[in-house]
Amino acid sequence: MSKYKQDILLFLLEHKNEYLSGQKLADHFNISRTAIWKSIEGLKEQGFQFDSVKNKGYHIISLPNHWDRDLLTYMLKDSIFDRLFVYQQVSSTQTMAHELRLKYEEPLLILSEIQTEGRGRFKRQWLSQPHTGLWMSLVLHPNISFRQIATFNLFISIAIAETIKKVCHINPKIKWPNDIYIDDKKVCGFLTEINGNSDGVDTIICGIGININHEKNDFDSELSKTATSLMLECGSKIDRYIFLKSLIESVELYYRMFLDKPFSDIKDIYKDYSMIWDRTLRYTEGKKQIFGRAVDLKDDGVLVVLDESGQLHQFISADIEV
Ligand code: BTX
Repeated sequence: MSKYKQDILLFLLEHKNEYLSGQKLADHFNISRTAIWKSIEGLKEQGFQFDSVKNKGYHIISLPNHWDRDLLTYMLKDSIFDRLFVYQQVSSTQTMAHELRLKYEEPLLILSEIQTEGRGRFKRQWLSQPHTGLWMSLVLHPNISFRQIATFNLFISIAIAETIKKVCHINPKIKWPNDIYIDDKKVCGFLTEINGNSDGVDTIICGIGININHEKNDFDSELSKTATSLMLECGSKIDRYIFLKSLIESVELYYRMFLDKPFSDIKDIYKDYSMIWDRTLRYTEGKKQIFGRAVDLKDDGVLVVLDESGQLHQFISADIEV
């Protein structure tokens, strides 16, 4: 995108409640009306839709259906993510993040419309079709000890749950340690990978996958029993840009809290969102498998589960079947 086209887009977005005439835009940017017209045509090809009224001018009426780098740059300009990488298709944003973190020292946001090899924990597949979801990885440099990282997922899961509640007006639940559910169906999974050195954790790469506008038949027959989307649950299409902006604000807020405060400060909020209390569920960690009820979440993120014979078990990370 040419510099003018990007500047004109940002100007139109900043004045999105008014019509701006070609002449006004030309005067503002000190270029010809033809150059303005060409830029608007370019933006239309990029997926932006305009209402243009004679003697009044242009007015943006809808945004592209795909992830547009310029629009994302504008929307996230105040965020801590200094560099955005927006792809049409990658194998996995996590894999890209691991490569990009070697080149850039600042916080990165990597997002793709399609992932051909989206992955969950233990290399499980993560379904990532185009135009429906949010598949992204965040690269952060926390400068913390290895012990501190244990609670990162707990903070991030509240950030995601609060965004869903705020934008979609529904009540999500957190499934410890790394999923968000709505009515016992998975709407989001996230994955935290780290790189460290002798001083502690140098890089966090947090991959977040959220099903936003999936129809029921976007999931195969197996997944449709366990997965859902925000649109299916709240009954109307969600603007992915608005959702992403709100999510990034929430992630930043909870990331700062993670750096500054102990988990005990927000444990009650976490417990209120949690879906595993008062239920007997199957817990699997490595070769260990038990049926039990979660009875405590310690301040260091360890989950305590009481099995059916009355024995207590501690989990750092486990698969829980609902
Ligand atoms: P997980 O291992 O807890 O969940 C993976 C399991 O979830 C799969 O085995 C399957 O049963 C189910 N599943 C697969 N796709 C979906 C889906 N779209 N919706 C609901 N359930 C599904 C959770 O791992 C962590 C997932 C992180 C995904 C993000 S996307 C951006 C980033 N890039 C990347 O490759 N992974 C992360």
